[in-house]
Amino acid sequence: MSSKQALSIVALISGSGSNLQAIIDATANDLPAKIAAVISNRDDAYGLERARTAGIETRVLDHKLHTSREAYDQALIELIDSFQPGLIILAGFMRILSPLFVQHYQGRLLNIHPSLLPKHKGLHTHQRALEAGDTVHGASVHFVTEELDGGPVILQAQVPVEADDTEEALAARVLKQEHIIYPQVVRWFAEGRVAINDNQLEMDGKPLDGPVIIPPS
Ligand code: NHR
Ligand code: GAR
Repeated sequence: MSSKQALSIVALISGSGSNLQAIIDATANDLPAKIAAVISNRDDAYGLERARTAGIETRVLDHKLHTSREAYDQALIELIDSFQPGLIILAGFMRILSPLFVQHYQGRLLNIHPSLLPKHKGLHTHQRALEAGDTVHGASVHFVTEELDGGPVILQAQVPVEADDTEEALAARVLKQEHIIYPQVVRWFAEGRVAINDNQLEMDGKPLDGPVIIPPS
């Protein structure tokens, strides 16, 4: 038996939850973490079904039932804190979070974003990569800060953009890499290898001034 308590995680989703599934699968193998709850802002998110199948608690907190972003975020904080997680992961969560929320979870809030940040912050990243004529695209795992998609990037996976690419084909190529890099970063966090200290990203106790990059295979 391990002397250390496994890391407890709360995951926030809005949709399919394939990144959530990748992390569920990793915890079923040897990732030293346990998902305490999955919370969605939409009751029709397929990821809720994935969580139930894995025996994980689910909650729906509908943003449309709250009068302001701050009121929603306050309710979300109370719900998340009832599970006492050590890490909160955004896994296709589609609501911008207010400074109130982000500050509450400073240093223990991760997001996966489907672009090579700082390129293509925000939404519709695959379409924008195609329109920009990018030859390389990808995904990034970062700590969340108040600046949307602006927090320090830990790990990126690059994929090639093909000459005849469609948005759908490119998105699928990127998503496949997301399923590798998100569990990897959660593992680094669970093992205490990656952290933020005084706004500085650290890997194995040393400053990390740019992301670890996985080039196209
Ligand atoms: N919040 C903060 N403060 N910082 C970040 O880096 C965040 C965040 C909340 C979510 C994920 C993000 C992404 O990876 C994320 C990062 C939603 C939107 C958005 O415009 C933008 C970026 C991200 C998530 N959402 C609309 C809104 O008004 C709603 C869109 C919809 O419901 O479809 O919140 O891309
Ligand atoms: C993923 O590509 C993720 O990077 C992206 O949405 C998809 C969710 O897929 N996230 C955002 O765009 C956040 N604004 P999933 O629900 O199957 O994990």
